[in-house]
Amino acid sequence: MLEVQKDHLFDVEKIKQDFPLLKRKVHGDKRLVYLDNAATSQKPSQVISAISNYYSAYNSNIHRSVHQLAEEATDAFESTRDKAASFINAASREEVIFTKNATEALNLVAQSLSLKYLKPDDKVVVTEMEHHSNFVPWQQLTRRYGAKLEISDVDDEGFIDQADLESKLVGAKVFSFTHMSNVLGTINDAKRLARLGHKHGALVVVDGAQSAPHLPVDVQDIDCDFFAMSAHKMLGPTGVGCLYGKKQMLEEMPPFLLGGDMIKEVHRENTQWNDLPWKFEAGTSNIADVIGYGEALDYLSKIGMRNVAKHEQSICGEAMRALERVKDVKIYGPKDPSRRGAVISFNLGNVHPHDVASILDSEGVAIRSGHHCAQVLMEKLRVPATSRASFYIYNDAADIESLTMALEKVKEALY
Ligand code: 7TS
Repeated sequence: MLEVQKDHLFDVEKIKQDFPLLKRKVHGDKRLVYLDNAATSQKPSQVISAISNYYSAYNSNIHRSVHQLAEEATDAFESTRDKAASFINAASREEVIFTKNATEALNLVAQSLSLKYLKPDDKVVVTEMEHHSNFVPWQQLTRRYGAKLEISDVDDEGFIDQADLESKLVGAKVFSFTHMSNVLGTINDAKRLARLGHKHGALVVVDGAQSAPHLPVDVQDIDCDFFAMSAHKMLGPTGVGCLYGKKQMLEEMPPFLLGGDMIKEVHRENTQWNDLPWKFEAGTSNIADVIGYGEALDYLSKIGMRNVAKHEQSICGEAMRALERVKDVKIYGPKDPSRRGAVISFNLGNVHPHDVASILDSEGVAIRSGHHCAQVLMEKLRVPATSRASFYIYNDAADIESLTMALEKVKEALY
């Protein structure tokens, strides 16, 4: 079991021991080098056991029955909400809503705002570096309501163009941006951007799918109105996401998903919504995985998110330097590792990224290639796809060496 002291970097070797999957071999006897963490992270045995223990010891529906199993399940489920609220420093547990993933959290905001808040001719601002999950909902919504979508420019180094953003924010009703790019690794200064959005009277939505797993997040300090994250990218299971929303906003917003658990009273002619946060959690929740997510939050909290960020900054710098030494590698995004997360998109000469990823895979190195669900950004970069290596708490210098050695194999095979 992991032992971490406050403000000390952790022992990666010890961390690896908690992740059963990292012990497996691929393609015969190749050591698995897992560098696809921006897509999903691996899970420690603490998370896996918590899920299995729920099913074998106290499987029951929540918020309904009074029997012992139901109370145990409800308590475990709701305790994850407390952990999530404290993880992002929400002012209260009522501000944390469980969803299926970050995508659903962002759609919840967009759909719900459209029911009451957005009117024709309103303006929504996003950026060129958005994942489709924070782009398509706003694009479709603005089209449907006759509102306007403005897309803020990204400069050559992968930062938001400030002058362009300021001009587009004038009169905006909503400003939704990613805290950390899943392609460029750019870390956006969420606090400053939120202040800018509010200065122009916009509601501020932060897509934290890539930041929450890797950086300390304080939603009160950022002062955003909404913040979305996915459990599976932060050591938790798939099928769970969180939406943070300021209480006043959540109280004013109507739910868009209707059914059981989200109501207080239903009569023939009308329905009264449940209190927050349950008002937005219609139907039976993903109980087991929310409980598993609680363990993931405990695990990360125990390491300390400052330590996670420090480790990744050092890994990112080391990986960028190593990749730069590989001839013909072009890295996208900020050059300064302190201004980016450990997500490194690159291309190798004219080799197609899928070929790079396939050969790397045959060497045991798992990366992602493709457009990374950010096609607007790909158009901006004028490339159809990139290769992407993304790192987490269990990655180390040996993994970087495996990556660069495998890239030399790509050259041997395809140059
Ligand atoms: N926002 C960002 C910035 C993301 O990187 C992702 C997933 C999402 C939203 C959506 O998360 P989901 O859990 O709802 O699917 N990004 C990626 C990726 O980069 N590769 O695979 C999934």
